[in-house]
Amino acid sequence: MFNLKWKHLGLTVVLLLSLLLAACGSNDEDAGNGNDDGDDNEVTESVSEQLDYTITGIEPGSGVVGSAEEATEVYDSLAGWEVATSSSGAMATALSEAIANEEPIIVTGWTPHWKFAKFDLKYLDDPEKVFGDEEVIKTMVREGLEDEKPNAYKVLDQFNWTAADMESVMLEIQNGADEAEAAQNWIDNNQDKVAEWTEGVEDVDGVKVELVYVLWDSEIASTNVVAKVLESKGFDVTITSVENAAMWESVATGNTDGMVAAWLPGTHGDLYAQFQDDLVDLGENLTGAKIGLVVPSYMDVDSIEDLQPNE
Ligand code: PBE
Repeated sequence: MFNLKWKHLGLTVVLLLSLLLAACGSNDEDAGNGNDDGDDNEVTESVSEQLDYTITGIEPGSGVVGSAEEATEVYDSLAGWEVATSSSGAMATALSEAIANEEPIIVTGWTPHWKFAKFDLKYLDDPEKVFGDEEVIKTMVREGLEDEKPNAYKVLDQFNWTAADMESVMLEIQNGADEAEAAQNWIDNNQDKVAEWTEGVEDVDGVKVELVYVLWDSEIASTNVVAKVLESKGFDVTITSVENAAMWESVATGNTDGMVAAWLPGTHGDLYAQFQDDLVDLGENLTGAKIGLVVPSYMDVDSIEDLQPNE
């Protein structure tokens, strides 16, 4: 009995020791040679696998979603990946949750956006330039607006601000302010800029103006600000949110008066090509914009080429 007990203890110690050694050994191996040891544990699972080869997108029809889909064709590293579309709000929630749990996530992102002020993020390098370079945001209005509503045309033509301006409105909305209220606060604090946009603009009495936009955080900010400035000159302004292609079409067909949400040359390049003959291009209202794939800085991935295909 006594002997048997000691024998068991001896065996247990040997077993424990060998388990311990095996565990150390397999960790060393994982660190050293990556995926090829057949071990299916957490350490060997690549970021791409953890993400289930999925990019968290935004609204279908958005330029950045189109570019992300194109990237899955262009880059071997993204072969077999999916772009899951939803909404800008759902993307932001998924990003916040991933960051709270220090999990990996890749989103279709853009600048200006409040997320860069709230989180530590980086764009993945895009050596093939599928997401283009620097973008500008332009204002487009319908044909005939200049003759029919010259004062509205003038405000829209003179509207321009900086990425920092737009981001401050976005951030206030993200922090809980009502959209119209955040727009009004920005206007109250930036009377010099607003004076430039309204220079030479006469007051009107309830002339109707309809602006169209998409529920992207950046365009929620700009469209609300422009609407408030038009209202301050006496216009009766309606802002209507639609899907991207419908936004372009409604201005081109003259159903609505204008929009301040044309991302060019890349993001909305196809839509611009399709509708440009029927639009009046009022030029840039913001420079230094950008789109791309965005990840939390803690992720050990710097380029789209660092990802792995879904094979
Ligand atoms: N965005 C914001 C839009 C343009 C404005 C980058 C999400 C898009 O991808 O179409």
